[in-house]
Amino acid sequence: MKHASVRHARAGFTLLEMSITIFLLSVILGSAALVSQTGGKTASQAELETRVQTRARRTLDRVAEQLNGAAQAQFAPDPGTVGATSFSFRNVDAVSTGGVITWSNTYRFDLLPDTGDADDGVDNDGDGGVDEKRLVFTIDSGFASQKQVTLAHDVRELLNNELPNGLDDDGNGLADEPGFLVTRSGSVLTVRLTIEKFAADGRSAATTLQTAILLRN
Ligand SMILES: [Ca+2]
Ligand SMILES: [Ca+2]
Ligand SMILES: [Ca+2]
Ligand SMILES: [Ca+2]
Repeated sequence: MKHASVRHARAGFTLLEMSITIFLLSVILGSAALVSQTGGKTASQAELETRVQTRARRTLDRVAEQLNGAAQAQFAPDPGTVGATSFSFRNVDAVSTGGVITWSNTYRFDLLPDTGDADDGVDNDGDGGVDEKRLVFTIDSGFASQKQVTLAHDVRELLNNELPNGLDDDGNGLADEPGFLVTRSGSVLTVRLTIEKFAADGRSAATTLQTAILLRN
């Protein structure tokens, strides 16, 4: 009788142990699933951010490459401190020993509505961005050899952290500035660019880059 009672107690303890083990296992497995899910989301957000950063970096590098060698007095219109999103310019191709300058043909940058998204305050193409732009570079503008290249899609309508409210929300000295803007102060040209991409689930990533180019006199 005494033996049976001990056996009974022992069996009950085993059941309790099993319950605890199952409970702990489910907690551990649940945590593992949560970690894996969070890990998946983070990786995919990181991937989106990397894609946007790479695209912004490449675009800005190409813009800077084209503007390298541009002459201060050859911009139309002169961007000045207000800035310009569409303008033409010429580069100094060569300077003779007598100081005679050979100018390049005319080049242009234009910030235009992106394909499928008219400038109307609505996300017409349903990609998450409202009125996003594309940046177009024109080689030999106005010549028979004229050629247009789209350097970037998904240029944000306004620079990141800037709202359409007439105020300088990001404190860079410009109010409601577009996602691509070139300003000039003396012989220094500043280029600002925001690229923004949305994932299918609505998450977004935006990268803003800025570079300075020394113009020729
Ligand atoms: Ca639109
Ligand atoms: Ca859009
Ligand atoms: Ca601003
Ligand atoms: Ca603003």
